[in-house]
Amino acid sequence: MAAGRFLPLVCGTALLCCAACDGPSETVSVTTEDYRFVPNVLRVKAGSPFILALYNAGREDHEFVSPVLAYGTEKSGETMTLDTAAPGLLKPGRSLRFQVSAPPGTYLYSCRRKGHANMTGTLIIE
Ligand SMILES: [Cu+2]
Repeated sequence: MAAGRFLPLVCGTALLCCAACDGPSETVSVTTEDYRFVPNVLRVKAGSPFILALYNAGREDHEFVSPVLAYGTEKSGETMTLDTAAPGLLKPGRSLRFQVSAPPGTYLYSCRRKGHANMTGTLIIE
């Protein structure tokens, strides 16, 4: 019983260690659906890089277009390089991972596909 109670404390300490050693300590996930981002509001702590994990769970192509990608490097295992004309393009079932190290701020994200104008979200680094 006592061990169970201490486990969260140990995990919390491990996360702090990772932040201190300059590795990404947090993964934030965004799923695209037909036709929305889940979630459409993300909050991330400033000061340490994080992994932005994108996944297209929809049946259509979607995009994750955001100024925050200017601070990201693609970490996906796929060899496709970042397409500057359509950064964050996600085919159905495809995932992309970026390591992001961005200054505090509010970064909008959206999908620019025709008819997907309602697909928007906000990433807040605070
Ligand atoms: Cu879309």
